[in-house]
Amino acid sequence: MTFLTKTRTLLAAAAIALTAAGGALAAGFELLDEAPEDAVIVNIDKMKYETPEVTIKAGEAVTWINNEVMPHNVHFLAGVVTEDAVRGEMLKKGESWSARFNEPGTYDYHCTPHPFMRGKVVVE
Ligand SMILES: [Cu+2]
Repeated sequence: MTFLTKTRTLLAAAAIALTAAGGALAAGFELLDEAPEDAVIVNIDKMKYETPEVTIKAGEAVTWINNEVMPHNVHFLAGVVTEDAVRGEMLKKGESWSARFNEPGTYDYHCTPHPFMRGKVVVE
């Protein structure tokens, strides 16, 4: 299965994530209802983000994909990307969640039920 095909199968899950976040989002951060083809991928497996630090340019997107049965999510604390916390819905195996970062900065996140799972997006 190509990445693009897989991505298309995940649109429904991403749409749920968009709804779940709710509230007003800062212009610098956008939840995406589909994974852009050129997004930087962060795979989740074996209780960790496989590339815990990724560096992107402003305007680029990151897609997290859970590759194991244990559900995980992506959770930014209040004040990191918006005034409110952004807590992605729990991803089942094969599901993804995508966001675009338009403002330079360092954005730390963790997994809600597994706070020892940590990662960061560095936006240049
Ligand atoms: Cu987790």
